[in-house]
Amino acid sequence: MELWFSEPHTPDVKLSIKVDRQLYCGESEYQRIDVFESPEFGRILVLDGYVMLTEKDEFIYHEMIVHVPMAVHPHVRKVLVIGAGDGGAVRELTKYPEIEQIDLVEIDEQVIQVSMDYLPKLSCKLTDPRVSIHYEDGLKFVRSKEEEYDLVIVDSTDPFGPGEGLFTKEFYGNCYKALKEEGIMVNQHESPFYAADATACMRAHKRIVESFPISRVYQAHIPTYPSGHWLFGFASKKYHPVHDLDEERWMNRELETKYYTPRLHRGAFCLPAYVEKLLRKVEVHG
Ligand code: AG3
Repeated sequence: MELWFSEPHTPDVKLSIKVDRQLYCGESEYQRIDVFESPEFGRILVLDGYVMLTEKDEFIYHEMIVHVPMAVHPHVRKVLVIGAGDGGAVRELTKYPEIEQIDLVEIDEQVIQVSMDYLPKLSCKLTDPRVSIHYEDGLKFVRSKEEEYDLVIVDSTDPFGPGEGLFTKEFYGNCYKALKEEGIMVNQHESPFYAADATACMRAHKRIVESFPISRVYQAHIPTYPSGHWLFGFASKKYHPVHDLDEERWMNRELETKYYTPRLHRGAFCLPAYVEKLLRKVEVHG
């Protein structure tokens, strides 16, 4: 007998992954949580039927969401991470000794528990003494923050369900306010490829452009996400993501990465023509 997990990427396309067994299945106050074991991708975390990560390709997403802003901002001390209860972004952040405090805001306590129980490769640094976990809605958490953080990482789900509020104008405005004068916000920005995702992508970009003086988009190849082509947003008060990249400073840290390099960093901001066009459409009116 064969067991397959499938995620519909559009009404006419789905991605199927063969699984050996289901390790966990539960319903939290916010969503359904599943963990599968698969021969090709290792363990897979699924929320409400959508793949959040697999052990095999999560390094791409987590390295790109963390090392890109860290290689630009010269002195990050305090970081706010929203979502990301799996711990992948926190694991990458803890590689930087100069980071003094990481506030992780995850709405769903059960996601953190499941990650601690089933995804130790992701959650291994959630117990780092610099990490404080807040079980709260990120949208509410940032409302009261003013000039506190050097970096805000928005590692949300897709723009529906519990993550919906993390794609609103109000939220981006509050992230701007929560950041110090030289602060940077990075967010997962959906895929430009399928029509529904592209619309979400444009909507998010428009709102970020309206909220930050510098707003650029960069890309990565993530095999298990819809279309495999994924975007991230880089929004900033002062630093330009490419002109202010200090390659040498980052190389001197001698951090071990499997995807990120400063050379790739530069290239990741060069987008395909159709994506540039998509983003330009909303920039003009922004
Ligand atoms: N958060 C973004 C996942 C989006 C995937 N979408 C989908 N499969 N339809 C990932 C969280 C990892 N820390």
